[in-house]
Amino acid sequence: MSDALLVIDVQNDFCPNGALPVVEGDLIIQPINAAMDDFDIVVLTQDWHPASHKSFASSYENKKPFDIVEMFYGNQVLWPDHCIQGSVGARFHPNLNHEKAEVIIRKGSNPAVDSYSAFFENDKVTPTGLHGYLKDREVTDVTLVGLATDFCVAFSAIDAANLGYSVTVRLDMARAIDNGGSLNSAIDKMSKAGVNIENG
Ligand code: VGL
Ligand code: ZN
Repeated sequence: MSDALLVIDVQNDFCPNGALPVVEGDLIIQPINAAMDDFDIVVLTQDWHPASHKSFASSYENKKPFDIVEMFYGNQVLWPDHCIQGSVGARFHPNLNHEKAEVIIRKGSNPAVDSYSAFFENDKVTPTGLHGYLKDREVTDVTLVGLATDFCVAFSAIDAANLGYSVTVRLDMARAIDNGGSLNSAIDKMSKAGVNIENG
């Protein structure tokens, strides 16, 4: 039995001055670094898109960021171009301690499918491999922190709960995009899935 800290997408593009900035996204970094010592395993995830990704508004003729389109797997919010593979924006924030991470999961590389969750792409069936890794390492409990609370953190937490992990989200070490009520809706869905929501 062990526990893992899943640090979701603490990348330059999600921090102030990034391409898809999350308000106060950088304020969570020091507490996350400090929390790493409390867990057996630290996992980092990294949003990692090809330049022409179908979640980018720029991939369509008449769309703008935050419009919604229908993809084969359901509704998809369109985003500004962000976390392009190899770009500075896709790098972890320079203050994030990445040395304690045993594994880094990259997601969103398929140009046709977005991937908010650290476990499955948005088609809900294509695995990232994280579940296999955590199972092999006998992880039973996961705590999620990072960016953004209402997208990648929430999708990861709900998948983790459905996969049978005991799941905690630390809101004090996460920040939200909160577009059109998305934060409240995500907290509601996480609670219904059995995720423990904590504030510190
Ligand atoms: C994320 C939107 C698009 C996230 C990633 O990390 O929450 N949000 N790509
Ligand atoms: Zn993305």
